[in-house]
Amino acid sequence: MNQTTARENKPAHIFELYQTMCLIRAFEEKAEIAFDDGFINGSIHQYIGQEAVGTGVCQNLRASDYILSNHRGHGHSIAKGANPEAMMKELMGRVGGTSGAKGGSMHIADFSVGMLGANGVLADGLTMGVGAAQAITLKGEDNIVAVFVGDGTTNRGPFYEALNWAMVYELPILFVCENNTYASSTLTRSVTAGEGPVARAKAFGMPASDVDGNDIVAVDELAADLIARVRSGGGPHFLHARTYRVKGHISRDKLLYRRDGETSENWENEPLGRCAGWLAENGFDESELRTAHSAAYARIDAAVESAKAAPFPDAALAYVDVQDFGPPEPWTKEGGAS
Ligand SMILES: Cc1ncc(C[n+]2csc(CCOP(=O)(O)OP(=O)(O)O)c2C)c(N)n1
Ligand SMILES: [Mg+2]
Repeated sequence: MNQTTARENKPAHIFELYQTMCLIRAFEEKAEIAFDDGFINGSIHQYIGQEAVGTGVCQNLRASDYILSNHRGHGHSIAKGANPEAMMKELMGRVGGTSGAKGGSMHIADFSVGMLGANGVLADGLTMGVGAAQAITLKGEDNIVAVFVGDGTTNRGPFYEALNWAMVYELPILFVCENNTYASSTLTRSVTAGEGPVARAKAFGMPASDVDGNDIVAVDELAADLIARVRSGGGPHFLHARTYRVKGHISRDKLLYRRDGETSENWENEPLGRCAGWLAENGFDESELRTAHSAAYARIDAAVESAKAAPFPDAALAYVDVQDFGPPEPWTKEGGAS
């Protein structure tokens, strides 16, 4: 993205963000089909409904900035510039996958674009993000780190360690809390004491902002400001984005814990439709939006076909690029390992 040109022409800039959001939406929808058809093992956590948060934040970062993601990381990765074709191969465990087909959906990483990793252990991205921010400071660079964290994860201990450390060392880090209302099948507010994530960040003396996370224009404007502020030595910032997890927690979730009509009511507010509405009011005609939408789906369709056609890695490569210390030493009562 050419940010300078984009800033001079706001509708063109928002249109670019719309294209990225379409790519994420298409990726998630096609991944679900591939999962249902048996091409993906394990589970996938879809980002549908939350596209504006990852897109608005990541597309305001430089290629040399870093992000840390969580278990719901497809959208963050695409928004930071990871290659969707290689990501689809990773999901299917094929040669050419972003993590050499050893990670799958929850361990996508692409260091070439500053995407330091998705993560299946809730809150681990936070502490790793703080480590990356500390490394930046020690090296005297002007990059920054953005870390994505779910609302439910703000109830885990490492969340507090990470915020505390970041504040003590005034690190260049933006914490992005995506409040999608749920933690698995639990309404997060029903298991969260006090006033929630913003109040908790402020308790550490950390400046915190709140945004409608389904409004790409609002997320983009605020993220641009906050990122500039963090980069210029302003220390950590906490961004709380209100959004909604349209799909189930994982691919097989039947949403039996939701009240009738809840999902469809929230669908009215989904970010792509809202962005398309904004673009229509700002000079784009429907055919341009439809073309962008179709182009994203065509690209992901091709990615799916190319992943299906790619071979599985040779079994001999199973121990390459992974830690292998050999079999454990036998344990003895006297002194641990013999
Ligand atoms: C340490 C740890 N505890 C529990 C889990 C199981 N788990 C995976 S996702 C999830 C809910 C996370 O909710 P939230 O942080 O709001 O993120 P969201 O799924 O809504 O994006 C749970 C409990 C885990 N992966 N890691
Ligand atoms: Mg959540």
